Amino acid sequence: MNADTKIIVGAVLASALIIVGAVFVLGKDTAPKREQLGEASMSIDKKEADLGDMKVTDEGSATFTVMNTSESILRIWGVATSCDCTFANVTIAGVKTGEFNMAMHMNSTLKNWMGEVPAGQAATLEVIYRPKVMPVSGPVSRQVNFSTNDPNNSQVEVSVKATVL
Ligand SMILES: [Cu+2]
Repeated sequence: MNADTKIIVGAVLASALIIVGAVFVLGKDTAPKREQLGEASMSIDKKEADLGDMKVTDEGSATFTVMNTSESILRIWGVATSCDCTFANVTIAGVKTGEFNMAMHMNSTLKNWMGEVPAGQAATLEVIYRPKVMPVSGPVSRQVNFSTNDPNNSQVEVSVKATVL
């Protein structure tokens, strides 16, 4: 191999190493390990809410109550919405989170947020729909998903519907 070939081979190897490293770091699973979170049980007051007729400039919101029906800590994480125009926040013991959105649009603090609901207490999930973020007209349905340490509700989806005039 002459000097030029060595440089090219070196550059290719270095690039490959960077790519492998990036895939390893970015692909690292930061999701909590379920077996370390204990088990709780929860109930939710409803899974769907109707925001009714809205103008594009209106903001609609609905509140869902997640009750910890167990004697252990209910954990809630992975809150994400189905669409850019849909936001959510969670209030536990009077403390409200920032606004959750689609996973790809959230900062790591929101993405990695995990809430702990003490035994017998409730968390409030507020879902906010802002049609002007992504103007549409007609009937719409938007979802919010979250994970919990209730084995029977490991993934929960709630939805809001509205008619944009
Ligand atoms: Cu949208």
